[in-house]
Amino acid sequence: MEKKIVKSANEAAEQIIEWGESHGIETCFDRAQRLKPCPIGAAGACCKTCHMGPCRFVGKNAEEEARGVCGATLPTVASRNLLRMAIAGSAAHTDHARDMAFILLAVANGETSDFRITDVRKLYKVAGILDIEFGNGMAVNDVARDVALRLIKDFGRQKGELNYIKRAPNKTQERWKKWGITPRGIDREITEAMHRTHMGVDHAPDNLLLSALRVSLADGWGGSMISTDITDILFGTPRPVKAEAGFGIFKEDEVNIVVHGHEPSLAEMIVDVVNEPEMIAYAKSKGAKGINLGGMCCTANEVLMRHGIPTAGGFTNQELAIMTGLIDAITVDVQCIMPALVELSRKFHTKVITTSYKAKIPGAVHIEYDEHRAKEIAREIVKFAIDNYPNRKAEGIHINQKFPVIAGFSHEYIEYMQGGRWRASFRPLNDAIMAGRIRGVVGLAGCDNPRVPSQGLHRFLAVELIKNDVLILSTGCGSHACGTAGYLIPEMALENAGPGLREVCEAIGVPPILHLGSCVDNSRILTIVSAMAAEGGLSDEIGGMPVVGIAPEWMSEKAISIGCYLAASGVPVIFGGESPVSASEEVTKIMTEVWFERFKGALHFEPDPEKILSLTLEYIDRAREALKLRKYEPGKFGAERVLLDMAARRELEKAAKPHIGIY
Ligand code: MSK
Repeated sequence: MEKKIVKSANEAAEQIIEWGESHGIETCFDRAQRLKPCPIGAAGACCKTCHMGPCRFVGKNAEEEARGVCGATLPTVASRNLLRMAIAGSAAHTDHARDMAFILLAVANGETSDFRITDVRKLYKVAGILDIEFGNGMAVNDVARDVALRLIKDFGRQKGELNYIKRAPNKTQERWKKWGITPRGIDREITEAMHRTHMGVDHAPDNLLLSALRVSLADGWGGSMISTDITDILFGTPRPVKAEAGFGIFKEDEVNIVVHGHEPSLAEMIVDVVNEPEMIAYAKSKGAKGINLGGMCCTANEVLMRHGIPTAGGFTNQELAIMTGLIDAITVDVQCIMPALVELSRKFHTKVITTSYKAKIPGAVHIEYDEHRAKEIAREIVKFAIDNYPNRKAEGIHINQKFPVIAGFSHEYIEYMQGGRWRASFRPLNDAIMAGRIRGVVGLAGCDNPRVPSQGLHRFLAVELIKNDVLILSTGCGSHACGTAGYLIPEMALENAGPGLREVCEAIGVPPILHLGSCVDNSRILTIVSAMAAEGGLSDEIGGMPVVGIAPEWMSEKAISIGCYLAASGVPVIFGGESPVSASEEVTKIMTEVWFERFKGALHFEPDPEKILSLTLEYIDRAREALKLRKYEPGKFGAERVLLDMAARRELEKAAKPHIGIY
């Protein structure tokens, strides 16, 4: 009997895939089975930077000293390929950030009345970080203008360093200076790195890989951090919110609209518009009971953590959502959007709406977004979806399964939850790590991938890590993988966490997996680890902390940029799947051993999830040992500290002074 291939660890997804197969409908899961990756390109051994090639390092030409037509070696080619991935990833995040900065500027200049500054406190915090003076009753919009202009300068700066570099611990900054990777201006780093990868320029693998770190730092401490901050200023800094996750979020008797992609500003407008009484009345006039908004991928994360908008899931769930037959319109902005959606949507009644001039798909309806007319465009989209509701056909597989989730743990909230408004700090987390209650912290991030039982690696690692008393910070589609399994709730700590982590989660009332946000919000991990370093008692830099980053199912170039900026900042990172540089031992060694020596971070690729787990715990335990913390033993803790509940904290707050963060 032929062995059944499990395509997704998400039961409901598997059900939809099977339904599709029985109806002759193809998805990324089928295409992943049919299209085997090119083994030469997959290992980083194909050079196609000029038209003398592509030169393939295969067969007799597969040794490290083998040469392409120009004489480039395999390590040159492999490192150049990785650098190109990091550049593309950094460009994606930072271009998104640029758009956010221009929206902030438009708001400050009164060019759009559809958006406003929602979190003035965060605006002031960012202004403080940027050394902008804003006393004496300066108007909020004037502060916002100064902040926007100061951050916009980060894109075009030719010399000096990015504004946010100073948010990193001094020792971390010193390492960057020593190795010449402090990013100057975002666009300069991207252009220079592209130049280096052109035929006949940089041929030294180590130098190319340092460039990968620099261009990625311009993402992490530049674009992504800017985007996170501005999104918080404009739409609110997230706080825990209850919502739902799974294909069961769609409603049979309501107009279902999905927002998919990464940029939150149009999605924010759509959230407003679907609640307008006239729009609801219009939906009713077409026979629907109301309008139901759901999210997909990172646009989902943005509106999930700020408004509790339910999520249908991550990257590999996008086609499957359409196959429920319940989606009247899916509006997409940028990044991680499968062009296959359009062809698939023709089998149902779903309309795919592209909204960015940068991201069009042949056959899709295009309604171009312009932040100056944001609400008007959002109304046009919602009305378009409502008009499509009567076209809904019987086809599709309706799914009821959905899970509760608690999302929205911004770094500000994580700080707040450890001491309330006046005593907010990272002290309790550091203490819990020092005492051995919490063994370490893992950023569980990145995409889900149809080349493995999708979402399965995230779920396996999430459960095993919390069992081992490791606190998880989750972002991107990793959050969806956990959310659609019911893992993002406090009860998860009671049922699955080790004794120390469970105690901490119970005392604070939080899940052991903290949903931090979208892919750009991996910058929050940098902020959190910097805050831990500033708090004292652990490492005085990011490197050396019992902290690891994991992207077990990564597929996007943005993930490479994230992995590189975390590694350069001092976090060992482990990616799942085969290594995109496996063809070169030299390159692999630089990214693991050499980077660890220089930055205390590394970038590994490891397809076996059990080995990802053991390597993670090994890194954490080695860091604990180097910091001379007590040896981790489950259930045995160091010096007792009283973990305060909210009532006790409020009592303390009455007598305390406000804490002013420096990070
Ligand atoms: S959406 S980059 S599949 S995390 Fe941010 Fe998900 Fe990966 Fe896209």
